[in-house]
Amino acid sequence: MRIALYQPDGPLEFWINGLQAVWPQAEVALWQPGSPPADYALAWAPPQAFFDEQPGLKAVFNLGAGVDALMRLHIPPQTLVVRLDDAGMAAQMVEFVCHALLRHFRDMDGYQTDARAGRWVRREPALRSDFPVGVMGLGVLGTKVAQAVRGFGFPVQGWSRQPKAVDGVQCFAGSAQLDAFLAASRVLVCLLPLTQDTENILNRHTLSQLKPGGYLVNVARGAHLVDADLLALLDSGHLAGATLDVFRTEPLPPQHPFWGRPQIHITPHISARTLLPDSLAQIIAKLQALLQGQPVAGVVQLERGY
Ligand code: NDP
Ligand code: OXD
Repeated sequence: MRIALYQPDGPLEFWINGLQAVWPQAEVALWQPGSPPADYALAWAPPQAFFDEQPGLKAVFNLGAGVDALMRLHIPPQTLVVRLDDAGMAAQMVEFVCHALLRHFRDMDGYQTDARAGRWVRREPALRSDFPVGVMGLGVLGTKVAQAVRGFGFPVQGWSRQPKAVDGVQCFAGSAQLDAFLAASRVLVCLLPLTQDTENILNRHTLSQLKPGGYLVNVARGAHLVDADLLALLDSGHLAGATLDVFRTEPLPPQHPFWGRPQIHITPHISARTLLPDSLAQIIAKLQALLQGQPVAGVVQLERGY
């Protein structure tokens, strides 16, 4: 068995040693143009040549949850695309989103400004009932986030492609129910995959349907958001702020207008990192299952793009 690896700047030795420990007879090697074709691969955002030169790949394990970079490529029809499902990311996403929500809800930015100015000011407490949270995407990560937010006592609704039932979460599905979902939300959390259907979905039309004083948390992909529309809605006062972890261009260019906006909290795509030991263990378990002809979770449906 030959396993190819592609992850620029990735910890290649970690993956190679981990796989070799389980399959000592396997040839595990970094893929470069001209490398001999492999049976299986672990990859993050490879170039088209990676698939063109390996038409017999049985499966590629995406070294992340989002597969949008792979979906832009022509993948041989028999190659199974398997993504990380959770692998330690859900807990991180829960922490990140709840932190963003609570920082905004408790006006911690205001208290920080006051503290820096030496001001002792106690604000009126906000009501959770005035901060309904809408989670776009009720998948592996979105469901856990919605449940955690519910655990803090906020009203929560979720939106998915197919109808779902999640305890304590009012569920909406499909484009027909998007407006009702948005109108019921004040804080909007995006945990959608980036597909043809979801690109630019956070735009002036959708964001202006949030309740006044709306707040956006985008932890999915930068191309979900129309940057200029967010800025316009912040300027108009309809939106109160945003926490953005992902951007159309990463790193966010120094001249981008998001920098320096006090209502926008920026982080460098760290809301849920790929944890190496968890991810390696999940990939090994999935490859073992595939080798035994068993089904695995996280197989991407190419026709729907996630
Ligand atoms: P899943 O595939 O498990 O969940 C995707 C959810 O989005 C599903 O509920 C799906 O609906 C819904 N969805 C997809 N398309 C549509 C649509 N057109 N309309 C309505 N709902 C839709 O993904 P994960 O939860 O694992 O991850 C979500 C995304 O988070 C990833 O694709 C990735 O881009 C991003 N991510 C970001 C990270 C970061 O560090 N910033 C880290 C990890 C992930 P249905 O249930 O009906 O299929
Ligand atoms: C992912 C990511 O999709 O890191 O896993 O964004």
